[in-house]
Amino acid sequence: MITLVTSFFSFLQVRHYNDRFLQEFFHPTSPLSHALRLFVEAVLISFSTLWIVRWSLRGAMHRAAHWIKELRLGNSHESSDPLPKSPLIDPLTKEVRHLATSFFAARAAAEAEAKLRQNAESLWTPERLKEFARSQLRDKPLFVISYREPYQHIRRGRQIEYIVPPGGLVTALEPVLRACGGTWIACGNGEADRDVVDARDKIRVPPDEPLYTLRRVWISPEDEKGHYLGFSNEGLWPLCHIAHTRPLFRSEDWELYEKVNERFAQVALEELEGTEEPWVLIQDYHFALLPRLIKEKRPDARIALFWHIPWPNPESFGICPWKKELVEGMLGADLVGFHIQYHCNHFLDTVDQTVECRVNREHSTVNRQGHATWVKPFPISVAFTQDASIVPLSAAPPDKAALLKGWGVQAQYLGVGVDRIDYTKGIIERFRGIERFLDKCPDYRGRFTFIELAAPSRTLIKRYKDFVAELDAEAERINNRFKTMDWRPLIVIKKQHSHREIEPFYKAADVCLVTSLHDGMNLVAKEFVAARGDGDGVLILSNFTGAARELRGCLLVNPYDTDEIAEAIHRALRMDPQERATRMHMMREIVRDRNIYRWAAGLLGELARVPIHPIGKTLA
Ligand code: ADQ
Repeated sequence: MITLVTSFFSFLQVRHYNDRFLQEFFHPTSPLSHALRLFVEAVLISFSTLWIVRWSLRGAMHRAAHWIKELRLGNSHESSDPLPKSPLIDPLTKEVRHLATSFFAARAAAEAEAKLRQNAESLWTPERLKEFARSQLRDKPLFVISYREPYQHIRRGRQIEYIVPPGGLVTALEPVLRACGGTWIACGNGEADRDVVDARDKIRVPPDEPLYTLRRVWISPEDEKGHYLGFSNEGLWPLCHIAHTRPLFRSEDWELYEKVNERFAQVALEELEGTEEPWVLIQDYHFALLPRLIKEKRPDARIALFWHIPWPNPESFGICPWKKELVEGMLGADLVGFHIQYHCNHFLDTVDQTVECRVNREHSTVNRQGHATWVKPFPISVAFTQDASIVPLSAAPPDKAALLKGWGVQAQYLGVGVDRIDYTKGIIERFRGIERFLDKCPDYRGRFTFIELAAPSRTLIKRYKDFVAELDAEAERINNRFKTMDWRPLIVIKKQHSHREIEPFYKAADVCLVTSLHDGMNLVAKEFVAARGDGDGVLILSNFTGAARELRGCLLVNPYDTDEIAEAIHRALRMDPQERATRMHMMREIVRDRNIYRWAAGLLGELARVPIHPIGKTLA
């Protein structure tokens, strides 16, 4: 501004001398004098403008150069001298910011790798997984097939934005796809998904840094009703979870389940064209028929199917009218993965009783029609890589009072639960356990509150709608029994939270309750442990989760035993701090070691090892 004013005055001064000079040589009204004056003014204005622009850009450029230098020297790019804000250089600053973020991520990864090599540790990191995946795949593209997609496009006003749906599956497979490239085939169900794909229904993702291809498959609402809501979630889901909800098998749903599997097989085969010995990772119970459909057409494909939910005993599975078709479909895979050995054993027993085959329990394989399927456990996990022994001094737990304040509640102790609203998660059993605890230990009334972060799920299915109503009624009944002016025992927040929103609850809780009636693994238990950098907090965990096989250090409960839940809460709240720290440390070591990168590496490594046989040829 000062420069602008100074240049304006200089301009007036020059103009004043100009006038005197012209008066001496020309008559002021002559046309020549007028033209000369205009010329001089134009030159002066151009020079001042150029000077002002140069001055302002120079300042911005100087600050930008200083900022980039700080970045190069390793000082934080969030320093007190931020990138200049000017519409003239906005596109440049945006790109530089992206560059800086990638630069810091790369440097952090390299430092972590160097540290690990130095300590000769065996921790799996994203970088190590990338290297490993590259060496196993030997430049072949990877094909991943899941019902849910890794990026969903939605509308916000007139803008199209994307979201990353939460869940272990995306966290697990993204680093592999990012490292090796390839194609992720999934159902496009974001409201703006169709607006962003090309003519072949493809889009390069991640949207900010495209590294692999997402191929979207479109499913009609009728097909989704029969395949996803019907056979998958009203049939297979309750069939595989022993949670006493009766599976519903309708032949029209089965037909649509077959139809959608065939549609995905057709898309997958299109995508595999031109790739020799492609690697295909199929995810979950929505696609039991897909391995065989692909294998029959592409015997050279290396196919793994990972089943994210439990596998029941053969008697329970035996009630399914299409058990043979399902098992035959799955046996098209070269590798079938479950979370734990117990589910693998159930699967082998089921196969043995359902189809003609040779089961080798020592090697955990099934031989049928000349094709061998390996059946192995791969316990899924979360992306936890920090050193579990280091407790950051600054990691003060978030303020409990602040978390409770919005609900008009004050409490000394906080419990937390995080679940999709699903009858398998034992949420009502948990509430009854809390009620029993308050009955048996009345001195905790007014002092202990439990917050349930409950994400609505499968709300179009009647059983799920009814379950929400049951949950609300039970919470209200219990609250009405105990509540006071400024306290109640249960707070139920029904919404999909982001992981960032959930984190403070994990960090502030004295106790986390996971009381599933049956669960393949349960990632919430591991997320709670990973969040507790302060080494505090107690995990109460159902016996009937896959996680219970790994997390020594938790308090195990039978979710059907209300008294046992009550006693576990009492024990957790009275536990000596040293015992809490020892138990949490033990669990953190386990989760850190068996993280999601180890899971992905285990699956890829095993798939690389299995010999590939076509279906229908006799084994040598
Ligand atoms: P889920 O049945 O969905 O997964 P879980 O393993 O607990 O169960 O994973 C749920 C994920 O959703 C977690 O990452 C959790 O943070 C998130 N989530 C839960 N409630 C939420 C909320 N209110 N808001 C936002 N996010 C929420 C299936 C199987 C499991 C298996 C996983 C992975 O049923 O047994 O562990 O797949 O294989």
